[in-house]
Amino acid sequence: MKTRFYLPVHLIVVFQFLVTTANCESISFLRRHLQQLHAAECFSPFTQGKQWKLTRGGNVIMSDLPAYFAVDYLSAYDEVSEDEITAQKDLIRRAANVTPSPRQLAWQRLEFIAFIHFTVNTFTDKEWGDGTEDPAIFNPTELDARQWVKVCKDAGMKMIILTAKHHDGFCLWPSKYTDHSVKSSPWRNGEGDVVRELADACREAGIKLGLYLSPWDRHEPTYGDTAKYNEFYKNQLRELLTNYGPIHEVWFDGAKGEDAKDMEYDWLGYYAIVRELQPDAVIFNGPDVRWVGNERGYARQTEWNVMNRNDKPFDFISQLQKDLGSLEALGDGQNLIWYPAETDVSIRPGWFYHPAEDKRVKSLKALLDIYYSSVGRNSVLLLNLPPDRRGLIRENDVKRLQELRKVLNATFNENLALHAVINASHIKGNDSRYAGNKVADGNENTYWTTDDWTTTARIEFDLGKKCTFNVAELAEHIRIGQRVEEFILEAWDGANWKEFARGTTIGYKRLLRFNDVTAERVRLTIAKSRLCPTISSFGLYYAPPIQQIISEK
Ligand code: FUL
Repeated sequence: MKTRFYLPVHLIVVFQFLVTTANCESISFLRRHLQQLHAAECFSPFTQGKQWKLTRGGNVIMSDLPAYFAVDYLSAYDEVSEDEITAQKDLIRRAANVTPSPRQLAWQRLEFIAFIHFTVNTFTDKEWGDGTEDPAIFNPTELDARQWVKVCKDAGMKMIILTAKHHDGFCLWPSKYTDHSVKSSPWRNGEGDVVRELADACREAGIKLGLYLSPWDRHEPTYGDTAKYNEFYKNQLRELLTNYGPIHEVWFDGAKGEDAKDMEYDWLGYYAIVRELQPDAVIFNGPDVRWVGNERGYARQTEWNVMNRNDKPFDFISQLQKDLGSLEALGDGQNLIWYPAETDVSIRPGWFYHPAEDKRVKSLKALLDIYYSSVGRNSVLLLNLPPDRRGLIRENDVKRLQELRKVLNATFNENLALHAVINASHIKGNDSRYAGNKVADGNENTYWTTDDWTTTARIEFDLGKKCTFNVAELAEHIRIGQRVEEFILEAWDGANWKEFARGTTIGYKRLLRFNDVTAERVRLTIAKSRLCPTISSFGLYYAPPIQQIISEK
């Protein structure tokens, strides 16, 4: 009855709209809109005696229109054409299927790695040496690479990247191609080799080694002569990648001072040498790993691994940009690559050791924030620990790292969702290999997924008893791509589902912290994903108060 009575009014609106905005697009739009109006029982305002003011030539859409009608009109305008939908689905399918190389995957699994900045700057109290430093000043009194390795390993770090040569040009190994190195220093009577000592200590301890070799060299006289310096640099790269066993990351620094001579680096030539001599090494600032875009220790809240690169040999993407991976940012997606972020930050204000910064070691809280915002945001954390003039990582830095490890161990000690009873709204092909319980079976190689184009889904966890938690951990099965765009976590409070956390991307790992929640049932809603979500693990943890952990013996 209602419909029959009010339909003519609605048709007048339609007619009026056609008169004022007649074109083909608006006709099909109106057809769709009319269907929406019928479907959505949105005629009730008329029954409340509201009148339409139909002023010919005026703005029919807005004239005395209840707000929710106007909103419907606007969203109808936003509909995309069939062609656009097809193109977007094609982009989504391609983006969802970009995968990491085995070396990228192995690197991502390291999660937490160390940077060691050490050179003549340690003795001159500078951040950037100018290349005129006398090698005689390099004389650490107690250098012990085993101490560095032990500190890093105890902190849970899986690789150490050493500045074999920083911008000042001083080499920590006795390079054949320059005398500006440890061989001209009094340290170990000119017989020492820091790279060798670290490589040996890493091998003994089963921790990986990476090397930083600054392209910008303020000492080397050939710098500025493009052909000659590129040859010199490549020779050094070959030395480092041949003589020290397996190297797992090569760190190319793009930094160059304003006063630097003109010099065109042969990036493609450098990358080719790494691939040839150390095929398992990832190249930072090259084809494998990108800089996160800041040196504060924070990845983006929405951190994608899939992006559309440009065709430059360096600077593949604009690293500072806020949005690198949304569908809009992918553009035509003709050059999609897997390009994960590394988050580099120092435990102190500077990259090198400065006595004045002994009291400025980052607080435990700051380090935890950094950990959750880097490792917990789909990135690898590269934390710098600068050895002092003795050649040792300073006691207070060591203490802070021990505290960090203690807190992380206490937090991730027990996954309360492990072996929970799980119910998933959708399962790919109803195949038990992709069932919901794969997210809590403790096996990162198994995963829950849905059929293609089922882009929203829900999974419910029955923890078996009331548990209190304040940290959640999620992981996608990135081996086959990164898909999740939005997710929500809710707990059952006995009467309702209450949201306690939400996020956008997940990727390799997503950590979320929130106030204590006590519940027996929890659910994860994938609100938006590309193609279909894949979740390989889900964890709920309880992080005790920091002070309590630290004071425990
Ligand atoms: C920058 C360098 O200029 C700094 O000295 C430091 O090595 C940092 C990790 O990269 O580009």
